[in-house]
Amino acid sequence: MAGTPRGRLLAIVLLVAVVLVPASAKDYTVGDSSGWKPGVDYTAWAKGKSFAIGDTLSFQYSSSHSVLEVSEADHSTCSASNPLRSHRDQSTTVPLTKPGTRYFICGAAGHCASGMKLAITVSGGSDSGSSAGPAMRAMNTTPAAGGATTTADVGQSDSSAAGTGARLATGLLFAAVGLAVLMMG
Ligand SMILES: [Cu+2]
Repeated sequence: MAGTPRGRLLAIVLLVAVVLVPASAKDYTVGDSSGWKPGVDYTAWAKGKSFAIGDTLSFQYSSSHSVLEVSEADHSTCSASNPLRSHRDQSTTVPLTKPGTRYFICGAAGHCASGMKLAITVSGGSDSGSSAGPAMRAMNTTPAAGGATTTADVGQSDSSAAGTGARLATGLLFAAVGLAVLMMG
């Protein structure tokens, strides 16, 4: 296909778009329009949301508040004396980089007890409901072609689809960049 330079450029752009779109992450504004302040039920806010690696939390608050990331114990007791990280810039973005539960409270006296506490759980796999999912899964099964295809292989390919997808995306991205460099040179 794509014999002309213009055609090849288009192909590269499409390829890069396909690679990048599934990686697009959600940014959650904590408390939505209420932001980060006392009197908001952040447990209710977090309920029903599925946080994934690559998503971000955005805390919006006035100068009388802060965002402290704390341990589970300090979260439950509203202890602000030993934060893992603390932020006071009134607009704090927290990237969710790994699976697990993360705990946040406000450091101002009494505010955590007034509801300024948040616990969110980041799920392990990437929740890609995009069109790239089935394609990557299909490509993932091809290395088994030479050997005996067992049901175990199929099950494994499904559970490791996210990791394979990430590697595939990286490979495609390098291929696209390489092509672009070749064309420009
Ligand atoms: Cu506060």
